[in-house]
Amino acid sequence: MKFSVLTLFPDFFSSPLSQSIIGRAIEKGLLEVSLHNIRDYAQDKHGTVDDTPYGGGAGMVLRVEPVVSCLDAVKKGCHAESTLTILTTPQGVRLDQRLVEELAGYQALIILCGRYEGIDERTRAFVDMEVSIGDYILTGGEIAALVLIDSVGRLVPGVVGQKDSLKTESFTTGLLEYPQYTRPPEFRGMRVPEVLLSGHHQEIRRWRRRESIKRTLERRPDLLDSAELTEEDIRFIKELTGKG
Ligand code: 6GU
Repeated sequence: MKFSVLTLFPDFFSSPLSQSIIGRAIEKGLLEVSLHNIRDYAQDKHGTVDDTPYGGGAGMVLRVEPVVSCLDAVKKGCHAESTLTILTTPQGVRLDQRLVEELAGYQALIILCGRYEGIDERTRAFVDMEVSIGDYILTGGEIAALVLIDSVGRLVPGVVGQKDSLKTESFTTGLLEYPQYTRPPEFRGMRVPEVLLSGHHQEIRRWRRRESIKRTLERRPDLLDSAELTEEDIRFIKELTGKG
């Protein structure tokens, strides 16, 4: 899968994209990320990319011409079968795992990093979708672009191992993860639940499922509305809540 990122800060991406799972996936050629500096598309020799807002007010606005000529060049050089152009902005649709899965269906994503101070409104006509990563404000869209690359990239076959891909399913089925432990069996008086040391795989599965349900009920009851639940899960929830 191919990601093309349009940004004023291409150096921002070098460390995050060279580390860990995503770094390895890029090395292996499973993911490809190209970075495009919007400043290289400035229309004057001084490399001006922003200007004061019409109508007055504080801050600078990212000009439409360098952004759109950068977009044109990237789109022209992108020969994927399916491409989606995304603007990262707190005004966009909120990213969740459902949207992540939808985005993973494209062969190429072109991500235009929005700016805290603002972009010219006319830029919006040149993207397919606007995406926000949550209800808070970042100084720029670069971190949001990294969130998109990480969350979408890990769904590309081969990027993460079998075990981790099961975790995606567990979020998609709507439950939070059960508690995990490793050695030692006791730490400062806190013991690992006996069932996990028992070797009874059937009981361990049941315990984990129930812990997932308990945790979801306590922390994110909203997720239960769209969770995939078995009859036994529902009986257990009734037991815990004393209702249906
Ligand atoms: Cl995509 N950009 C900025 N600047 N802030 C955000 C965001 C994006 N998503 C949430 N907050």
